[in-house]
Amino acid sequence: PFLLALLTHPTFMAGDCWTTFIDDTPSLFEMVTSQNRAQKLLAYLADLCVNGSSIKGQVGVPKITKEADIPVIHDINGWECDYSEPPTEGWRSYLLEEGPEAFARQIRAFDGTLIMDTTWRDAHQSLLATRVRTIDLANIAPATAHALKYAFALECWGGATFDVSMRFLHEDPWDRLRKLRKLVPNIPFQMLLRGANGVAYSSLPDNAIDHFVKQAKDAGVDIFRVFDALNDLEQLRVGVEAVRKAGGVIEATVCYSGDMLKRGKKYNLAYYLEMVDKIVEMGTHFLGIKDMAGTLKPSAATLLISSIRKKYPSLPIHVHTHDSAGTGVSSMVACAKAGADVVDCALNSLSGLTSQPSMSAFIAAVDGEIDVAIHERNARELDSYWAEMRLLYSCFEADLKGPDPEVYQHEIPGGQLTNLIFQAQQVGLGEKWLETKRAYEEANMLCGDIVKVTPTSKVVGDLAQFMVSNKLTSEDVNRLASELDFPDSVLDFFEGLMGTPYGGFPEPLRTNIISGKRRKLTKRPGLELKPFDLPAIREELSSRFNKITECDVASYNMYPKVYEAFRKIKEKYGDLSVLPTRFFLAAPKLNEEIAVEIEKGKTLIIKVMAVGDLSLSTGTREVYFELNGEMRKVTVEDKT
Ligand code: 3PY
Ligand code: ZN
Repeated sequence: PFLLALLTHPTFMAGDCWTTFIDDTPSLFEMVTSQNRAQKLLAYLADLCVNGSSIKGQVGVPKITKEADIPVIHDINGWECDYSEPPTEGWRSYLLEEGPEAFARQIRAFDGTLIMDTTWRDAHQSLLATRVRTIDLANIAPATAHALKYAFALECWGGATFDVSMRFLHEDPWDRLRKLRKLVPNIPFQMLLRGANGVAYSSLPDNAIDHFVKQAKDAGVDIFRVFDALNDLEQLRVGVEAVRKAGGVIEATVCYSGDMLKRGKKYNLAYYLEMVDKIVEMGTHFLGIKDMAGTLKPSAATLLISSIRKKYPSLPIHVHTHDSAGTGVSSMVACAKAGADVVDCALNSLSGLTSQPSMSAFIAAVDGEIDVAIHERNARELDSYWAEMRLLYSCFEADLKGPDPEVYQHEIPGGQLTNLIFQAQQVGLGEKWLETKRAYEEANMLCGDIVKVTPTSKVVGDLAQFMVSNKLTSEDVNRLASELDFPDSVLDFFEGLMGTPYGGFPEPLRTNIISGKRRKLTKRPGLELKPFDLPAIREELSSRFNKITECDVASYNMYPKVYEAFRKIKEKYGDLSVLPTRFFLAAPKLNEEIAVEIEKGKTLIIKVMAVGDLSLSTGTREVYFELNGEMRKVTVEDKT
């Protein structure tokens, strides 16, 4: 490419070339960089043309064939908002000026119930396998900054988005965060942190959590919802203290499990109130209540929130739910009426089913009674974009037909419910799905009726699938425990790598499952794990990859193998996040124009002109492109 840049440079072509021409013409190097980037993108597109999409979980192609329209947002006076500058109004400026304590007091003092929009994280995690890409978030970010300017926060990071963006979307989660932060400076950003597990599936050394949280805070996260998947307070504390050290807003969270109104439930009102006492003692800015499966019925919501409110009048309460059973709006209305300060909703096209309840429905349900600080018209305006996104990403959709009120029995969290249905559909066995639900209930009881949310929900899900595929009953598992080859996640759980369940591990099952295979941890895992040598990790990564930052170190700490694979793909194809999603997921038509903005003001215009015949000797094909008017050819191995 350097030679090409030199040969096509106007000065060189004019023959007006002096000996230091190369040194004196830095634009040559820029041209080379652009051409390298272009060539790498062509390599990705060529592979897509010959071999189709390799994105895991994709069934079919996007259902829309044009770029989504960016909606016009109207301000309170009916004027069209100007997106050239982000608005300054919003809760974030107060947070930045006054700090987390004052911010929490200010939110508590608000006379109404605020909304956190989960569209950018949990909603697409729950409905679209977390596959929404940075470009589609960035495109709607300026409109969102106006439409939702008085939202409590946008949940936009953490949870599964971290892993999925590197593993399946081949993009850098930190890059997403920084881009969105720039576009939305006025609304607080919230992330989901799995306590001592960070954004991974089991515990890391404490110093890795501290390091990760600091990078997240510096890159733009304001509020950290910290939970532990077993409600293990020692595990929770690791995340809470990391956020405190980084200067973030702490939302220490209680995971709500099952239906507390059912008689004889292990997780009842007394259990939750005791947990809240301990969280308050630990010191938090907000209390999170995380109803990950959507089993918090309206009557339970009223009892739980009003009991906490009575005991702690000045504690700001933020409630999260999933609409799996179809009762999400009524539960959030009940929470708002009982004194919750913030509830979670998603924009309409990404709401309902296993996602959060609809924002417009919630606003309508409290209309005239509770101020929510978001204009219902703005939620609808913004939603027209997400209606198109739902079609664009339909190839990741599980074919959910309606609510599943059986969730009160099986207690499967929203995101996992979609995932398990999708897996059952993919193997073409609807009836296996019903079996899996039953097995999930049994697997939960085998584990000791635990709180189920990532990563413990994966343990129960893996055990359930293991039981179904090996045709095992609970009795079989108990009887054969020391002989069976359990999934790794199950061994991790019984070893104690995810903390300790409330009431302890079931015995003798624990001893039998791990006998000869694993240790039995008696303390929280972080106390036994050796701290990471962060400077050494940085040095090691720098010797293998270009431009290593502390964020890369944090990514590697969470997911070493995923990070390495991501960097290899990046070396091969460059920054794929700039490619419009239609052309990331499906080959363009011949002659179709693809505009790719590789950086601000630098756009590549690409057309696929032809795909050549298969060469039987090499097993490859030539793909011919027009790149900014010039012909290019890429040779690709045909793997089909
Ligand atoms: C996650 O940890 O990813 C979750 O969404 C848990 O609800
Ligand atoms: Zn959730």
